[in-house]
Amino acid sequence: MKKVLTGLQPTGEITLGNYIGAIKPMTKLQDEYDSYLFVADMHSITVAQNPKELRNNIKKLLALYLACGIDPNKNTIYIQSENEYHTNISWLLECTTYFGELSRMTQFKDKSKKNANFSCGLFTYPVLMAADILAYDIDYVPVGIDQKQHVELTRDIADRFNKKYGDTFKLPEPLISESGTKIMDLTDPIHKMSKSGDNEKGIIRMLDEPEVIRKKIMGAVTDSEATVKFDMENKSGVSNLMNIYSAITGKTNEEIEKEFENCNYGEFKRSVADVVVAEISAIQEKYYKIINGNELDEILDKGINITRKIAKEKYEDMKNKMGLGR
Ligand code: ATP
Ligand code: LTN
Repeated sequence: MKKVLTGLQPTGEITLGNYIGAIKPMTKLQDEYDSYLFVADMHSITVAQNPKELRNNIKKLLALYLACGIDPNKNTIYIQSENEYHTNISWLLECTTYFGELSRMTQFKDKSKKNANFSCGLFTYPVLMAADILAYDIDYVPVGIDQKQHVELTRDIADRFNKKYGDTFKLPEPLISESGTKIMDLTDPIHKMSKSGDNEKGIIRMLDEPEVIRKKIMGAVTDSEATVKFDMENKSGVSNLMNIYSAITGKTNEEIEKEFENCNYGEFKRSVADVVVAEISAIQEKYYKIINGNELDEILDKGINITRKIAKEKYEDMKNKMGLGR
């Protein structure tokens, strides 16, 4: 059985963008693949985190995974920092990765601009991500388009290691959701909807109250043309709402254009709000049961036992091939 793996960072309350780009695809893939889903808490500390909030966000993210339809019987679910072999493997990979390669990563370039005192971890972030993937001989990595470059780097690192030390890693492929959907900020639709963003009006959070969600969608930026037509370049606001509608209903852009042919933007937005609220309300209902229950610990214990064993074996193999230790 082929393997898929992905992770999300507990950097804030997750958004509709995270759900559409990363979690929803996993709820489909889990039926066909041996699936691994983790919380990338080690990645989250590459930028400053408040410890209390971080711990809380980790738990919330795990509960949301389950509430969104991730089945613990079909997935190995775990917390990255509980498996020390990820960082062990990462160090070995760092020593086979070039400074120049990491300097070219667009996420690093963007995030390092935001804070002059950025951490070294922000720079080596993609190598830890490579370790997360390569430890388990993963075939496919479902991620949003913004993470594609990191998966490609992972392939380069793995290929170089294999050539230097002998066959060790499987080369993973990024799996970008069908339309390559990147959900944009509702009020600034040329920038992605990001969970660590602070423009709350443009971000739909998975735990927002239904009325708040409705208000945010009704207030989304559109244009003066008043036709529901997909054109990301010139009509980014409307196209973004179409992407959201499409991701939830499964309808194509052509079908959506036809459905709203004679409608104004107000009517279109109301329909988008209806489907989003229906989907998110069902998730929230499950979420509150899970967060107040005690099933998470058992799932995480099982996940860490499985993954630690696999990652340890890979680490020992790497160390051995590199001539480390006795
Ligand atoms: P941060 O604000 O901390 O950078 P983020 O919201 O960008 O967080 P990540 O934790 O970096 O989210 O990403 C989790 C997953 O969700 C990744 O696979 C990423 O590609 C996907 N993703 C994030 N934002 C969006 C979006 N707006 N549309 C589609 N997919 C997204
Ligand atoms: N960098 C990713 C989170 C992440 C990840 C991974 C995704 C860390 N390790 C391994 C896929 C595979 C992000 O910010 N979305």
